[in-house]
Amino acid sequence: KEIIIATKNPGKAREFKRLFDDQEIELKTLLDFPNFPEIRETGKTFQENATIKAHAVMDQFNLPVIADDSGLKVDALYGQPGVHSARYAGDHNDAANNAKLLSELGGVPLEKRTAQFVSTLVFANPKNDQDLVVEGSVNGLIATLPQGDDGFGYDPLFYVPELDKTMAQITLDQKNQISHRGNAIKKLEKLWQDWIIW
Ligand code: ITT
Repeated sequence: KEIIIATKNPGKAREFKRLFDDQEIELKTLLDFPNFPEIRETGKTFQENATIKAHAVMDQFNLPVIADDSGLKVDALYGQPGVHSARYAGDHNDAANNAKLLSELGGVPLEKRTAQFVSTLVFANPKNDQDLVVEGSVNGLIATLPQGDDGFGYDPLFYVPELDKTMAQITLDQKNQISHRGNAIKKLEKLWQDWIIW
């Protein structure tokens, strides 16, 4: 039995592989298919974009597919970068995105730098008429300086007050326990085996 995770993002791929390590399922990602064409994410919501990705990949492989569309919502920026998180500063460049976020928040005090990571997962399967959709989130604060080397994307700036650490200062397993994606995957794990028609 095989499931494809419709992501080219190595950070996401690592988190999925760690959480979804059920021995009887072979998990692949788009990193295993480097020639898979770019998917245009034209949706206005995480769910629309995750649906676009899941179905583009399912149509190609005729296999069950999970897509994650995720991002960072910053309250002081009225929810931005949101669905534009990957390309906030232009190209998909984590360092440039983090620099832009810090500059947009220049002068905003820490207590007003509240933010949320959100992950919407869409599970599509050729034999199921309807997709399975779940969402996970985690609250934090945008730090004034990046800290930590683990994770990806905005993790060095996403400070979790309960841990007194950023998402880039904790292990992959710790991140999976508390993160938006970890929370969404845990919801999916409770549902998908009863839903899927093999
Ligand atoms: P795929 O579409 O191939 O999955 P992507 O990185 O383009 O990869 P998204 O369109 O969902 O995926 O963009 C999500 C962006 O949000 C991601 O590139 C990061 O900038 C940010 N992000 C999402 N989850 C994150 C996390 O766990 N840690 C840090 N940043 C995250």
